[in-house]
Amino acid sequence: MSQRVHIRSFSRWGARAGVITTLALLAASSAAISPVMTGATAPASADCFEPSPLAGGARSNGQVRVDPHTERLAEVPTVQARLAAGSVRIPTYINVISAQQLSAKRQAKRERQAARQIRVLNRSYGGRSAADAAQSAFRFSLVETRFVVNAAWATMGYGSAAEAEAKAALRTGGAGTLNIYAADIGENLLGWATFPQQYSGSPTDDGVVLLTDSMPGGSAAPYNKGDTGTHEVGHWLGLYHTFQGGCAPQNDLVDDTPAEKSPGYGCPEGRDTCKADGLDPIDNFMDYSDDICMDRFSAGQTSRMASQWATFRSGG
Ligand SMILES: [Ca+2]
Ligand SMILES: [Ca+2]
Ligand SMILES: [Ca+2]
Ligand SMILES: [Zn+2]
Repeated sequence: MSQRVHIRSFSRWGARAGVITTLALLAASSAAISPVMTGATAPASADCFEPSPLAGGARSNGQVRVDPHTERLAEVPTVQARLAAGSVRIPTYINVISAQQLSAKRQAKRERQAARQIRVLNRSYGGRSAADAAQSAFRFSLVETRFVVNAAWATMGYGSAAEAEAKAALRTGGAGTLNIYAADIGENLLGWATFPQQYSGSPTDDGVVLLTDSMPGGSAAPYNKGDTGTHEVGHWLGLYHTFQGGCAPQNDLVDDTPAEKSPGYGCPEGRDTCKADGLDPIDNFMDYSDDICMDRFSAGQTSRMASQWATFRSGG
């Protein structure tokens, strides 16, 4: 509860400071996952991240969509795969972590939110979120919503010992099982995820961490319609941000998402930050716009997810 008050008390300058803190955190933690990071073959992160969401419309409460994926990962070869729409059903566990035992009423609310999160995922990955949204191969089945009481894990930060301990204790299934950890993650972060190619090197770390109140009906407006879940699962299935790589020709390694120089915040209709054809894909789930604004994956992204799945996750 206190953290939400903290976030809401952020001033405009506070929002800027919050982002810088996140970048500092990134710099400190990137070494820990260096086997899949690259400094040689990819543009420096500073080139593709603009730590000034204010121009794009910061929220009055200071919270902006940001997650620790501003680094380029080394691209490793994948097998090209085509998977039929809806042909892959992903067993999903949602771990709702709190510092204290939730009241029955509060637990019931969180359970409904978890169920709604799964429905949002299925609508988004099923191409039902917009008229011209692409449909992917993936659907999600909620196996179990678990309520976990642990004061340290409840406020786990990115790359923290608490995160590692929680995942070691809770992670279930193999490479093809989605584990979601919902907690009060702090640092103004909405969530983070591991990439498919990281699974073999650190299987226990695999999964998606979400700010609990980013789930549908949570208090993290304008990020409370479940699209942080959609976005983070996009990373888990191998997608980069639409602004990753900036205006470079390969951009996010997906052909049909127009290049974008920096994250789009709010819902900046008509934004066009790269000379290359196409307006910025602010309606794409892999941008940073508000939940109400992002409503689709592109066909190219669904192809990329299929190949990433076939290469790294289909064995488990
Ligand atoms: Ca692109
Ligand atoms: Ca353009
Ligand atoms: Ca949306
Ligand atoms: Zn992201």
